[in-house]
This record gives sequence, structure tokens and C-alpha cells, in this order.
Amino acid sequence: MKKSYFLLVCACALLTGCKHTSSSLEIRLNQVGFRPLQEKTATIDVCAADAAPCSVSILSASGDTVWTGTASPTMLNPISGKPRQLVDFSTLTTPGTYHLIASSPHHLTASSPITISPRPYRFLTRQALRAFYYQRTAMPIDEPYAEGYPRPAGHPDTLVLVHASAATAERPENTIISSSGGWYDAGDYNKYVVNSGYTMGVFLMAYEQQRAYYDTLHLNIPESTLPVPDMLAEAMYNIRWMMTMQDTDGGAYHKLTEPDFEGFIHPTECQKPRYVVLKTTPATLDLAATLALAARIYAPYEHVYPGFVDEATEAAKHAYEWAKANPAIYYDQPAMNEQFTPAITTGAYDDYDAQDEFYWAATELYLLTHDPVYRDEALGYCPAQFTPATWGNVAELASLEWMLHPAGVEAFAQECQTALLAHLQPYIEEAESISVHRSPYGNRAEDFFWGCNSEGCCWRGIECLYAYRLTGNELYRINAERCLNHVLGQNATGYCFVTGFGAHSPQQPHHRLSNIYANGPLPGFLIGGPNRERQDEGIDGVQYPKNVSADESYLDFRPSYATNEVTINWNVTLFALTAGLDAQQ
Ligand code: G3I
Ligand code: 9MR
Repeated sequence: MKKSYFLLVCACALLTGCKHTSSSLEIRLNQVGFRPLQEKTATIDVCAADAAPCSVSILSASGDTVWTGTASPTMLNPISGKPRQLVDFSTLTTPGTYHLIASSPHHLTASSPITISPRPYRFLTRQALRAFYYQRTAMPIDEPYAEGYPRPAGHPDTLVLVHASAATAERPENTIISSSGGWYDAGDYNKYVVNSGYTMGVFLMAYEQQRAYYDTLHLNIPESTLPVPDMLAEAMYNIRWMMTMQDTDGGAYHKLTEPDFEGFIHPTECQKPRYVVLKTTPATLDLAATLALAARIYAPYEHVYPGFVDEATEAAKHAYEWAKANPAIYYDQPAMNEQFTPAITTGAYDDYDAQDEFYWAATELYLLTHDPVYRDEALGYCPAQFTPATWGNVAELASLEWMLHPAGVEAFAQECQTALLAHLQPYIEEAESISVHRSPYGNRAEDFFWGCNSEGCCWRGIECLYAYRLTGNELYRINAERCLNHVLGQNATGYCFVTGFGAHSPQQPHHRLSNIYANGPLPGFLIGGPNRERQDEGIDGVQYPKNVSADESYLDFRPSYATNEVTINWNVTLFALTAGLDAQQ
């Protein structure tokens, strides 16, 4: 740390009239980086609601003052009521590394490093994609691909038992099948078709939007020598597994799982039996949609994956037909456990409405086959209510596909676009009015729930990117960047919620694989984030501060699975947002 800057920071500890220590936590900003012409703001903690606007200086690495200005009048965080000021330093455009100093009569605070560079999100995108490689089951993670995090193979899944709930005449209970490969879902060691399907949808749709960008993104994975984009090679590892989850009748098993969660042990130490359980309508339709989309995306790579397009096409159609014949088989784990043994107590990904999955599957099958029967069925399944996409409601994925492929259904596609823009409008207005983080996300207590960094913040940024692509309105791209700023540090906790990035990032994610490394956590993983429901409170020592506000209900504590876990469906939204922004350059 430069001596002059160090002395300045030390002065903070002496001058502060508040309880605050002079830590960079008191200035909240994107801890990864800004493009030169990007909007740049920081949020400053102040002592009282009537605090006068702070004076702000920005120092270069050599300690020179390169920017001065004044913060906004004090605003109150709409959730916690805490006093904050905003400073806009967008006129600083020269690439470099800086620190922001905020001063008031009794308060002096220094920020964490501020980076301005031409492509601040490219490395983050790479690492967020490499996180999927680290999640691979059934193969060793070896150097040079491991990049400091090697491990032996875990869970070959070549001896998987058919659970009683999934038994058929052809595959009776305890039939042994192989269902090898694919990604671990999250911090646990199981594999779930519903979440995997949503993840593959966002993954491959992101690729379709920016083929040229992703085609040049080298991930240093074992398949990097193949004549196929690394990103598609990585996805294929999971798609191949998903195909093994389809029974001979076309239905898809809901998940592959041990009966109850393994402890925080090395994957090679796991001894529990693994089962495929109950075929469900949502899982089967998610498989149908995934394979139909994949058949379209991988068509140019038949020479790398001979026969895949035809195989995926037939499997998708078979799955859709099974779902039409079994339209309402849902995963009710407690009910299943009353009927069958062994009891299964791992993640449920339960969903009691398959209309959205029918909508998505029929849409993808139409885009693949151009068979008007699928189109007409898809439009009939479109729900009246607009709902942001998540693993349990994939309708928006279908609507986005129609917006991007409107041929023959222009009026319907326009209706979808109108609904998307109407959905975004109030949040964009909040960014400019009540937000102390200049963000269209995180201004309401309801914004903070399990996985909200992804399903809330990153996904809203992705929605803004789609709106930008569809309308060309810069405001949407700016708000997509604001969502990323929020995840990367301009938020109530002051955390940069991606492991290995930023000056203050999670160190103890609820992630069994990270736990096996002395140099952990594994980098590039998006953390779930603050969760006002706090479902893990009281379990394994999880204790939140008394009266903690919704936007601060986060613990960087390994047992906190409700705020500090990682998952494949969260990471896909991270790279879809960072790549979507990076590709604009
Ligand atoms: O979406 C609603 C929101 O509108 C509402 O304001 C909020 C508060 O009531 O709830 C939100 O729903 C939450 C939902 O996550 C959001 O996707 C539910 O409360 C919450 O229970 C649900 O948690 C899920 C969790 O499993 C428990 O079922 C997470 O989505 C899901 O990511 C997580 O998945 C687990 C797997 O089961 C096992 N592997 C790890 C993985 C991640 O923790
Ligand atoms: O590790 C499990 C995590 O992946 C799940 O999201 C979470 C909720 O289903 O459960 C975690 O497992 C915990 C279990 O629920 C309670 N006992 C401790 C387990 C490890 O934290």
C-alpha cells in the first residue's frame, strides 16, 4: 500500500467520529472493475441522516489526486433505514487502479481498490464458466486444467440403483443402471434434472446470443483441443448425463441422489448408495426442452459429436410424448417417502405446475423441427402471468425464445416483449429514485431470498440485456451493469459475491468441493446471497445478528446453506450477465 495512502487510511481510524472503523466496507462499489465509459458510482456509509454531503477524492496508485467531487445528500436505505450517500465518478475514464476517499468533518473513509480497464469482465466470465469444470463428477480434475485445484474423480455413478418410486416392469426396484457424468448440482454431491434443465437452457441460450464471443473464450479444459467452442464442450459433459436420466419409456428420473446428504467429506470417501428416483413431468419436459435446444445449437458440430443431433432430437420428442401421457406427475418427497423406501431427504426442486415446462419444451421442439403442431401447442401453454425465470418456472425462457425468433408469430412475440419491458420498468425507476446503490435490484425486502444473487439480481440484469438487444435502448444496458455492480460489491453487505474476486469475497462457501482444498474456496462461484427467510437458522451453529435487515441476512459461514451455497443454476446467470456485458465492447 502506497505510504501516503497508508497514512491517509490510518488517519481514518483517528478521525472517525462514528463507531465506524475506517474499512473499505464503508464504501460499497463494484470490486472487480469498470469499463472506461461505464457509469461509475459508489455508496458511502455516513453517520447520521442529516450528514452533510461528503467530499470525495480519488487517488491513483501513485497517490496523486485524479478526481474530486461531492457525494449526494444523505439517503436512507429503503430496507434498513441506514443513512447512505451516493457519489457518481463516471467522469473518471482513464484505465488504472485507484482508491476513493470520502471525508466529512468527523469521518474519513477509504475504499477498496477501484479498477478501470477495457475488458473488466472477461476473466470473471472465464472463471465463472470454469466453475462448471470443477463441478464435474466421475472424472479426475487434473493439471494443467485444474489450475491449482486438482482432485481425483468423484462419484462414477456406474452402479446406480432404481429406487422403488421409479420401478417399472423393465427396470424393477434395485435394477442397476449407469448414469455417469454431469455436474454436481451445488454444494452437495447430487444431480437434479430440473435444475440441470433450467441451467442448460440459460447456458445454451446465452451461447446462441453471443456465439462469436464465446467461440473465442478459451477455458483450458481437457476438450480444449477439440474443434468445438470450449463452452459447448463443457455443456456436453452435462447434456450426456442428462440423456442417461431418461427411462426406456421416455420419462426422466427427477434426480440422482444418495438417500440423505453426505457430510462435508471428500467425494472419494462417499460410501452411500445412489439412486434414480421417481419420473416426473417437470423433469421430463425440462429434458425435452434441453435436448431440443441442444440439437439446434450443436448442429454445426456433427463432426465432433456424430449422431448427437439425431439422438437428442428423438429423445426430446420421446420425452415430450411421455409428458403428454403423464401430464401431472410431480415430485412430492414427503408423500414419496410415505410410500417407498429408502426415504430420500436431499434437495427436492419440487414444482407442482408443469404448464411452464410444457410451454418451454413445445417452444424448443418447434424451433428445432418447425412442426407447427409444437408451435400451436406452445402458444396455448403460454401463461397469462409474467414470471421471472427460475428452475421452478421456465416460461420466461420460452417467451425470450419467441422474442428472439418471432418469424410467423410477430404479434405474440411483441406481446412477450411488452410484458418484459413492463416488468422491468418499476425496478429501473427505483434505481434512479430510492436506491442507495443506484441499482434496479435490492431496494425491497422481498428481493432477498434463497439464491437471490442469481434468481433475483443477475437474472434481472440478463432481462435488461435482452431488453437492450430487442430495443437498442441504452438504459437497459446501463441497468444490466448496475445489477452486476450490486453483485460485485455495491450492496448492503459490502461483499463481492463471487469467490476469488474482489477485496472482500466469501471465504467459507457451503460447498463440499471447496472444502477439500487448503487453498480454497474454488474460484468463480456465485454465492446465493442474503436471504430474509433464513431457513438454516439454528442448524450447525448458524446464527444471524438480532434484528438483521433482509439485505444484510447473509453469513460467510460454511454451514449457512440458505445464504452461502453455490449452484450451477446460479453460476450460469453470472456468466450470462458478465459475458453479455463484455461482449458489448
Ligand atoms: O421466489 C420466492 C420469492 O418470491 C419469495 O419472496 C421468497 C420468500 O418467501 O421465496 C422465494 O422462493 C424461494 C425459492 O428458493 C426461490 O427459488 C423459497 O422460499 C425457497 O425455499 C427456495 O429454496 C430452494 C432450496 O433448494 C430449498 O428448496 C432454492 O431455490 C434452491 O436453489 C435450493 O436448491 C438446493 C438443492 O435443493 C440441493 N442442492 C443445493 C441447492 C442450492 O441450495
Ligand atoms: O448441503 C446441503 C445443501 O446442498 C442443501 O441446499 C441444504 C438444504 O437442502 O441442505 C444441506 O445439507 C444440510 C442438511 O440440510 C442439514 N444437515 C446439515 C447438512 C449439511 O449442511
